[in-house]
Amino acid sequence: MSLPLVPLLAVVSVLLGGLACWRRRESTDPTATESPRHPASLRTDGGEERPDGGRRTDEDRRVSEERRTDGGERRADSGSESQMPVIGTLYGREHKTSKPYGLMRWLTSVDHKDIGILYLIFGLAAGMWGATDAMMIRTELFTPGTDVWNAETYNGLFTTHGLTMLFFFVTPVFTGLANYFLPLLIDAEDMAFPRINAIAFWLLPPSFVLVRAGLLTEVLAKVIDAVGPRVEFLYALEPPTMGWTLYTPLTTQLANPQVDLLLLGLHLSGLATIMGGVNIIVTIFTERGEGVSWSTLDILTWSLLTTSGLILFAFPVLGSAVLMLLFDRNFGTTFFAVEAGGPILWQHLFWFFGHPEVYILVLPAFGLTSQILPKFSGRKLFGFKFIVYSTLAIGVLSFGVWAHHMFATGMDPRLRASFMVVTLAIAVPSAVKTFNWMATIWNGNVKLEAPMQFLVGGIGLFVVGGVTGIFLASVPVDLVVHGTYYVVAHFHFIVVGIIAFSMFAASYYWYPLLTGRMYNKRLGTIHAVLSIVGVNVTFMPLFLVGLMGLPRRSAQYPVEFTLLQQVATVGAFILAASVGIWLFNMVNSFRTGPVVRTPDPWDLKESNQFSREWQWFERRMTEGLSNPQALADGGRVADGESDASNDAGSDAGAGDEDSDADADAEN
Ligand code: HEM
Ligand SMILES: [Cu+2]
Repeated sequence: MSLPLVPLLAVVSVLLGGLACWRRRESTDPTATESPRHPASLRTDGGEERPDGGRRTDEDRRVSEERRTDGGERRADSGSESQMPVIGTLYGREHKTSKPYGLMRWLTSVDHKDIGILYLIFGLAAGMWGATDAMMIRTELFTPGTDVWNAETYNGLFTTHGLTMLFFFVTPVFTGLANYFLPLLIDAEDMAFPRINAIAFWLLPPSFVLVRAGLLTEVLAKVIDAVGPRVEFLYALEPPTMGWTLYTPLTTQLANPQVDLLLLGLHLSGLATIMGGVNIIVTIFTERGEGVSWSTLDILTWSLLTTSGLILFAFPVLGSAVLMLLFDRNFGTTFFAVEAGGPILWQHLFWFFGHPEVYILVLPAFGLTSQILPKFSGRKLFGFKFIVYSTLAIGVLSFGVWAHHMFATGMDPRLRASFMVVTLAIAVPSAVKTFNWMATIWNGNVKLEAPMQFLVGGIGLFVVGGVTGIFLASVPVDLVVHGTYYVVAHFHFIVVGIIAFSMFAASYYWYPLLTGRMYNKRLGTIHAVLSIVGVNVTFMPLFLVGLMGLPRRSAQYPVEFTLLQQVATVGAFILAASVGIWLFNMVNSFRTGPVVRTPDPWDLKESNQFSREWQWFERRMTEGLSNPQALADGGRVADGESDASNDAGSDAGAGDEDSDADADAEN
């Protein structure tokens, strides 16, 4: 049944390719308002090749400084300070220039900042869907019986929850941050391959639809049902029910055609991830600005480089394994035949990808933590070099530990022992980071703003997640708790504790840069406190549940676990509420938050940490004072009557330039 999909995918790819090319023609159109004297300047948004193909020169910089409009027309007249518009990428999108605006801008852009934002929005939307699954799981687990959803639905929920969170939430959000900030941090004009960048992003929505098609077709079927005839084939797809690890023989045997779509979707998303990874690597190697050498590379860039290296080696393995599985299911191959030990082969292939994957997910979180923590500690990152070395060490070691997921399969005890040793060894570089973070805070001038609250909270939760991981690495312990809620608790302290927390920290830290406004600080603190409490209340009881021996992935459980399970469910609702507060804060502050009138809202100059992305922000801002058009990212900012005057209205008492952002948001 998966055959008709091949032409479908081909059509989608052709359409995407067409879009990318169309965009390119547009930006090289000689009648466009781009200055013909500076072909290099087209580079920023049209993805034109650089004539010299090399590093940026001073000439380039002058050119690019001259046209920070990113495709918009420049105007000679200059606005006064009082007219100063809100500075932020999301502004100035509504005016006529050579660069498309509105929907067309977002559909066709190859600008790294636009694509970064697309990734962030996509990842966020997917994360919301995955979180809905999680809440549905926790709702079912409120009672011991199978009372709310049936067992099939429950199995579908934890499968789609896991897949959605890992492949369509975490990876896209980090890729989005990388897209937006990496070029700014290394002083590059854009990513090395802007159009591949766009294609990599646009492969994600179709792959996500493939992975989660079942629910969509079912909803469609029911809608049609309600008004007309029953369309039988729309009911053919059922939610996949084998868990995110796709273990055979279950996955080979499930008749549900949705499983084939899911495998294709994962393959496609792997392709997209690899494209993104290659782009990041090439960008770091070839697009660094003049002052950026390996020795002055920032810590986030190092993390992204290592992550992309892992992607390069891990994802092709998943892609191949998934195709083998697809062939087993549809074309009669026998890669994973039970008689030949196929299920163990699957586990080896899967975890050879799967363990590096968990580091692909967590290294960017480490990078963000290392990047942002010093800014709020008033001190340089302690032991910078050791953090870089530990990142690289984790990158290498992560390919040598995969069989710790297979201790219970009856493998040779000598092999088991060696995998245990390597797994214990990989804890060392992670601990190095943790101690360096603590040393960075030590005696620092700590500013407990929301980003810092999330980082400190995240480090604390990561310690719990990490230490319980060391227990799991020990064979005798793992044999007891394998497949129980203990494992669920362990990895959620990491995936929620440090991964999601580092994203929240980043969202607050860069909020002024992204939107030109400040978030509501009180809500930020409430969000942080609720999140820290929420994670503990949700996942701490699951350690106990696991130690008491309850297997995971089951919709029902014996009554003696009721209390602990109910506490966990209450915790999950606390977490959900805190995410709601965050979302409200992000959206509402975007509309009404106090306008940031200083390029340095976090006083980074004071501690000599005014890093390159903020310098870029400052250049934009100073240029914006005399020329509001310079701030527009998707075209010109309108003349006087636009954002500028709106802000003057909504932003009462904005006389003092600096005080706005510094003062706590009162809204
Ligand atoms: C509100 C936050 C979250 C809650 C309440 C939650 C809850 C759960 C629950 C109850 C399970 C099922 C355990 C089982 O029966 O085996 C689960 C599984 C899982 N979760 Fe979460 N989760 C949350 C966030 C996340 C995040 C952010 C990620 C990843 C970044 C994630 C990744 C996973 C994975 C990989 C599984 C395993 C799925 C499987 O068994 O195949 N979760 N989660
Ligand atoms: Cu592992």
